[in-house]
Amino acid sequence: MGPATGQEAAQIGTIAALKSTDMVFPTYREHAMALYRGISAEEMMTLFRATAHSGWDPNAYNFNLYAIVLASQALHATGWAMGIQQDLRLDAVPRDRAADEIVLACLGDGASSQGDIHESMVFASSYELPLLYLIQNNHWAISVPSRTQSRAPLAHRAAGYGFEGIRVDGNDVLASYAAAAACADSIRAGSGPKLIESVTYRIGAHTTADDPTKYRPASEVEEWSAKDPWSGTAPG
Ligand SMILES: Cc1ncc(C[n+]2csc(CCOP(=O)(O)OP(=O)(O)O)c2C)c(N)n1
Ligand SMILES: [Mg+2]
Repeated sequence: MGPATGQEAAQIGTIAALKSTDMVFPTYREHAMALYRGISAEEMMTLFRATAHSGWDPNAYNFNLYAIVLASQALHATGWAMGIQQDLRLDAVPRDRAADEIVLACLGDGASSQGDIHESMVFASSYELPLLYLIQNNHWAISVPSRTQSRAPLAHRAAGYGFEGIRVDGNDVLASYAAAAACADSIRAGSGPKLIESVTYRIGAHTTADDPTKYRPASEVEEWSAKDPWSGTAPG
């Protein structure tokens, strides 16, 4: 299991700005978002222990199952958003869905290098889909630092696809809320997709099977711990 420590503000600020009817396509680290949507820790563990096929019922929470295959969830999100668009076009929005629904696709800095993200963003842009991408740039993809994966800010990627990308301090819950609310409003108004790069830090190990002391300096963890949204002491 991958701890979300340090990323709580990025996750809560974003999901609090959405409506409960907006479908979320998470990775495997969105525990704060899952809890916010009402998925209990016990229910979450059924997924990790594989005791109940695939965990919770996505439709009960408008929160899809965790995706372990990096970036696969972005294609699922794209398909879901295309479905919303088709339902509206045919004036056939299912009774249990909202007409102004938007979709949130979560991904990590490492996953942004996957080809599936390219395909997802091409289709989202071409079809002007109601889709918000949230890249939680927690600085690491297991042992590979994000600076190795991208020489430019990840937010800049969006411009290449023809939509807006913004960068936000992911350790600031109010800034995260404001960024997501502004993006959600404009997507609901028909802008097409948006991208938020939420700059944060993975305080813990990649997973419970990982030892991050093998590849990253303690000084870096100390520096970011001071900015931790729960326990940090650094201003702003
Ligand atoms: C398609 C695919 N390739 C490789 C992996 C192995 N893998 C699991 S997590 C991970 C790093 C992902 O990093 P990032 O996207 O930054 O997310 P983070 O774990 O930092 O939240 C890798 C390479 C995988 N799960 N799926
Ligand atoms: Mg990462």
